[in-house]
Amino acid sequence: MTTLSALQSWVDQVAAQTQPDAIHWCTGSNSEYQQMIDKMLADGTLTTLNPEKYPNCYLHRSDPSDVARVEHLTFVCTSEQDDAGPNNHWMAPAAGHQRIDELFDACMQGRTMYVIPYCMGPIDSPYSRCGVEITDSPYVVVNMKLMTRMGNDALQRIEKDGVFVKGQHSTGDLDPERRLIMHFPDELSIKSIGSGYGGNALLGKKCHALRIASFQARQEGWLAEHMLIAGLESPDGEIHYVACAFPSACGKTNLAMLIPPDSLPGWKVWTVGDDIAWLHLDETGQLRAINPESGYFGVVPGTNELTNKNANDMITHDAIFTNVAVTDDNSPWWEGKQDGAPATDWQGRAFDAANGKAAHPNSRFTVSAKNNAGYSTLADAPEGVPISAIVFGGRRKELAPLVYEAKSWEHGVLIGAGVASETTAANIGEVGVVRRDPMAMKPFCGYNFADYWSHWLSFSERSDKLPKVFHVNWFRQNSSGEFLWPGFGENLRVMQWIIERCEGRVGANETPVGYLPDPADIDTTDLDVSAENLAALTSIDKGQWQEEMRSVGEYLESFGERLPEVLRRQQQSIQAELDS
Ligand code: OXD
Ligand code: MN
Repeated sequence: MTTLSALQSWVDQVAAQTQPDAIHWCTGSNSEYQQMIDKMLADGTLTTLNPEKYPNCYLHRSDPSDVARVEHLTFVCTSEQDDAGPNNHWMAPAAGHQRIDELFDACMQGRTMYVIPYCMGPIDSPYSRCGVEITDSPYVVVNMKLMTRMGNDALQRIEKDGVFVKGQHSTGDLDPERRLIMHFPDELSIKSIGSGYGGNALLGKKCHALRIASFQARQEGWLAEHMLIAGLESPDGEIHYVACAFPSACGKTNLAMLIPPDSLPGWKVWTVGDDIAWLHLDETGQLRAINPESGYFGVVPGTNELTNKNANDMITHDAIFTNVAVTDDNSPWWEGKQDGAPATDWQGRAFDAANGKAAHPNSRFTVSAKNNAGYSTLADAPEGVPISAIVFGGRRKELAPLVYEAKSWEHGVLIGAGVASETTAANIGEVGVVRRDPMAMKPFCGYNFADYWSHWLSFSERSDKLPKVFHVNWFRQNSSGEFLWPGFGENLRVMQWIIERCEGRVGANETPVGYLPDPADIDTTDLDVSAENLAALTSIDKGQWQEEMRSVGEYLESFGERLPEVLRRQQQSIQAELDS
């Protein structure tokens, strides 16, 4: 129940269409969370994991066809196709509504409809935006409770603001043929049916905080980005905040929660966010970031004491696991876990290596950010944190050096636009294929990339204090397929160089593609990286880059007339320099 008539009438209208047996307005209380858990334990949606080793942890096994995002079934419905751009699947709004509404008709019969008011960002931040998700899935309710600020406080803010994003979700019958994720940016609304998977069903996350918010952000003069936000504290107590955009499953959570190696004493890393950043210019021209989320929906495989101790610790209690394997003593298990062995695979079958991995490669944990020992005290600050550097990155075996710096904001936008990475199991589709993933937003930008780049470029007209822009690549390999850089905690060494550059305390080598570190300026104390590897990591192969810039140029031109001229000129001048 609400005093906001626009909200009440929308809830009534969705109820009339979907015909639930009951309607539950979520308050966000802990007892409500427990009630939902109990209900799912009773009907088998969840099972309890080992209560001694993993207190209050539960396992959800999804339908085996429903384990990842579905880009091919995700649409942006703008009146003009060009506004959605070649980067999105498009349908006209009326056709989109008609197609999905047929699936929603009477789909909640026999089910309860949950109304979840939520606030993306600190409740009292002017940068936050609210939404309401209607769903028939108690799994969505508990995940939203862990991931967002949801319930009564959010409802109060919505009633005050009068504006909210409408998200209508049903798991439908989980038939992939009857699965669709639709966005109507002009109406600030989302409709999603046929999937219970996080990125398709927790509508606050990718659908609202990225696709709809990126559209809203362009109109309102800010940025909604697929970025982690981390505070890097040096031994003298200075904290620099960085915002880093890497494609899905490329280590954002690991970097956001990094534990410095023993050889870098006194350093600390504070997590503000691990997946999404909303960036605003303040009145002084400083770029500031908030994390719209308040929990993590992270990839489980590979998580352990060495790769991500904070994450490994935070998922030992009060967590929901989706599609992991279990051991004989009913503990969760995944590839990369240091103890135990899988007895049952993610589909609940006796584990047999012939069936593939024990945990699904895109198996996930959901936990509240409060579980993270490194959660920044500023994550709740209404004014957000000041950003010193923007860092793009991708998973590239070849070509991209360990780190390089853009020569200007405009060059930084070109670097972001040219990001490419291997596809991962976070989306249903082929894995390991290199594709362009500008600003790591390929699956998430709610409008034409060409307009999005123009929007990025416009920031330099509004501020002369913009952060420096960098590109990193932790994934370079030699010809035998061995990684050249150890990654994980050691990545702090690269972040140190980035901070030194922001502070103007270290030089760099100028190349046509950007400023690269002198190998001597990367701190390699106690690090087992050969001089030869370090040289390869801090240099460019001219021939490969000529080819890369040509391919970036072709990609940019595929956006036709809307491509900003400034970006075209950036690409052309680098190309010319490489060719000369
Ligand atoms: C995610 C993703 O779940 O990017 O964060 O797919
Ligand atoms: Mn993500």
